Amino acid sequence: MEKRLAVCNLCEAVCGLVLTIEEGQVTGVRGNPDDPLSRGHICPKGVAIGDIHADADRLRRPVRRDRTTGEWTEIGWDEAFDLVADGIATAINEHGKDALAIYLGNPNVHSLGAMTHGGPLVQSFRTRNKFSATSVDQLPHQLIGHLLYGHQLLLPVPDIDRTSYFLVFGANPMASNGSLMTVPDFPARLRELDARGGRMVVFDPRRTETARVASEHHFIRPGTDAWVLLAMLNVLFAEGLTTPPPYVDGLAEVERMVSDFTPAAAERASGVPAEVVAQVAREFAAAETAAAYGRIGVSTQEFGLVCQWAVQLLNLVTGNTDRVGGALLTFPAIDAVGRGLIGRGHFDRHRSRVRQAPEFAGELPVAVLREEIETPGDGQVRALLTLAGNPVLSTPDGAALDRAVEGLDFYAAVDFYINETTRRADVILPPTSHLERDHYDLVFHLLAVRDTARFTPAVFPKGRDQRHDWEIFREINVRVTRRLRHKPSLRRRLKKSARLGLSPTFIIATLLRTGRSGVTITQLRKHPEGVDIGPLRPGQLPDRLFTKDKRIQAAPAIVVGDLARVRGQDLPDEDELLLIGRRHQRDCNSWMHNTDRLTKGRPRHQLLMHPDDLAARGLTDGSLVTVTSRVGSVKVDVQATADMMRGVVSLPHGYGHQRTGVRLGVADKVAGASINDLTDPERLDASGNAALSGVRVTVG
Ligand SMILES: Nc1nc2c(c(=O)[nH]1)N[C@H]1C(S)=C(S)[C@@H](COP(=O)(O)OP(=O)(O)OC[C@H]3O[C@@H](n4cnc5c(=O)[nH]c(N)nc54)[C@H](O)[C@@H]3O)O[C@H]1N2
Ligand SMILES: Nc1nc2c(c(=O)[nH]1)N[C@H]1C(S)=C(S)[C@@H](COP(=O)(O)OP(=O)(O)OC[C@H]3O[C@@H](n4cnc5c(=O)[nH]c(N)nc54)[C@H](O)[C@@H]3O)O[C@H]1N2
Ligand code: SF4
Ligand SMILES: [Mo]
Repeated sequence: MEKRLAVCNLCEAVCGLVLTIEEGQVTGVRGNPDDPLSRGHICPKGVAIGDIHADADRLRRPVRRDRTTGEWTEIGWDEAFDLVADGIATAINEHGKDALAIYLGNPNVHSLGAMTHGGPLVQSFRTRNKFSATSVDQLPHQLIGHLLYGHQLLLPVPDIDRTSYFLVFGANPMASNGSLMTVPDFPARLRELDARGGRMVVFDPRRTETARVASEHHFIRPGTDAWVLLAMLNVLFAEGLTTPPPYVDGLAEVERMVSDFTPAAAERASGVPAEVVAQVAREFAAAETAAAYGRIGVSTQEFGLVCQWAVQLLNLVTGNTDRVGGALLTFPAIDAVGRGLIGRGHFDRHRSRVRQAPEFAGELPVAVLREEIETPGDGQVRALLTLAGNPVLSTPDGAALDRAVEGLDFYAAVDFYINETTRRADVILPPTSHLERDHYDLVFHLLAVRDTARFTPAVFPKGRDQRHDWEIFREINVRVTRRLRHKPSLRRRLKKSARLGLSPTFIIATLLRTGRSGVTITQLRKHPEGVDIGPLRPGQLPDRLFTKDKRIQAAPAIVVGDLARVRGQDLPDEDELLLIGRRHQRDCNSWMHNTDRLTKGRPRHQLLMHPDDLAARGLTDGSLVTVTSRVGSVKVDVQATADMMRGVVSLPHGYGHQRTGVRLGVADKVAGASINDLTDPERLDASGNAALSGVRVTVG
């Protein structure tokens, strides 16, 4: 029996783990109490990390699908790489570089190798048809970071450990463990907030796990948060409660912009009483320290961009940005933002071919992927490469995307499961598992509530016939380039292959050595539990701004322009139903449904609905109902609960695995429907993010 320190990088909380290993198997998993960030925290998914590693259904070797019989066969790596390179190069040679579409799913940000090697691979194809989970997630945050602070990932993090007032819109960290706020051990941090007399106030259309433990929870009609947030800014200006720092410009314009968004108007749109809107704004301003935070519920909606702007503005105008207990910038040992490893972002440099949707940082909104595959003409997508991800379950109108993907000339996936999307692939290349790779978190140290650093060497050696994701990326690059008719210049090729030739761990060691933090790889190897750098530091602004003049322009034109759309919002009638999503602690987006540990127990796939809404339609709790939107229709069990706001129903995302027809192990126990068979790809916010929340549906 052996004890090994490890990391759980399944979600953004990146908890430190202590594994028990017996005969090459994980037989026990605990949270590591010595980890300076996660402090012993663990959730059920962390406990299941060994199950994924041991899962017999997890692919270890490449597989190829016969298009006529649909049968999968294991093949060797050499053959697999040739197939992938042939398929991709043929599409590019015959139809041009935009004929290849690439989709990067969420798990890429959780893999060191994908972070160091994914970018160079994707850039090497120079396709405009680049997509990722960003545009069904946090694109509004990134565009606002870019517009206000000059960098898409220069995002202040709520200082939850020291704040006295935590204002939360559209997030459920009790289930999600935080996002764009790496906050392992959220429950304990919240208890500490309570103990020091602090408060957490939550706005959510569902009484969530987080709402239950909040000091106050207010129901809010989906998609109407902009009204409430703008009215809070209105109150702050109207009552002279603003104390902005000197490096912010354009506040007179902001004051004008929000002047007609009164608490009364907010009440009409959102259902939140006007007194509550005004009261919360006053309390926020009066609190010794306060931090506003808005996540998925207020980014994957029609006014995601306005909401994320308003959340930043609440912190800024009350002087809470860059101060202890407010929202602070991190100072990670490898400052991927400061050192330019992650670009600043750019917006609308080009547009999608069919719908003319704007790019952000070189990516197009994934909601346009289907039409780019199906619409004939120059630049039509003929081949697809997905790197970790499942867009058929995770992007709007997944059923239509599924049909489009089926019609492609060629599709290759880098993934270790056959999922609802990769089942359409011609070839799947499986990378090593989470426990077989070294890990240093290039992304989540940037977004963590405390500055720490941790390097975790692989727990298990990779098998003889296995490849890391970065090795797969490197080989794809080499073999595709060899086959291209129009090759990049020799200089570019050499640069690319030099970059892809370095191992991720070597890159990390070099970045540490050349950084200013003083943390070295030797020190991190000696302290696998992690090294504490300390609480987040105030007083970093305006120095760390990426804006040209080191000032913040508080009223970006695109936000100003979008307020007209807010004013004209088509609000739902009394008897209409709006659909929202949810997450459960034991889910991980669309995957990890292949372990018994995470799928046993009570079913959790149901449509949640207020008992009055059920009664009004003559429906009964527990029955099978049909949910219909403009886009599609699904059948699912309904569960009555007064935790839902009236007029709002909720489905989890990442469900509906039974559609596949391929064996998904125990996944068929996780019945239910995919919420994204109902969501609408025509609904985007101003940044191009899919408005997944607040979809009009009928239930019968
Ligand atoms: N309606 C609705 N839709 C949503 C959301 C919502 O709240 N509501 N949430 C959105 C959000 S926030 C996100 S991030 C997206 C997620 O959407 P996606 O990124 O498209 O989907 P995931 O389920 O995260 O991807 C899981 C796949 O990645 C594979 N995988 C896991 N780890 C690795 C790895 O290390 N390497 C490789 N190569 N593959 C790996 C798994 O085997 C699995 O097949 O969904 C979005 N969709
Ligand atoms: N257990 C678990 N943890 C996860 C994930 C997972 O799938 N499972 N996924 C990870 C990923 S990729 C991400 S991005 C994060 C997301 O992290 P969170 O944003 O915390 O995720 P959710 O739990 O979906 O919380 C969104 C909340 O918004 C509410 N909501 C929906 N519409 C609206 C609206 O219009 N207005 C308001 N105010 N609220 C609304 C929903 O009811 C829900 O409670 O979680 C990460 N962690
Ligand atoms: S909260 Fe759970 S899934 Fe997230 S890192 Fe920690 S143990 Fe892993
Ligand atoms: Mo996400």
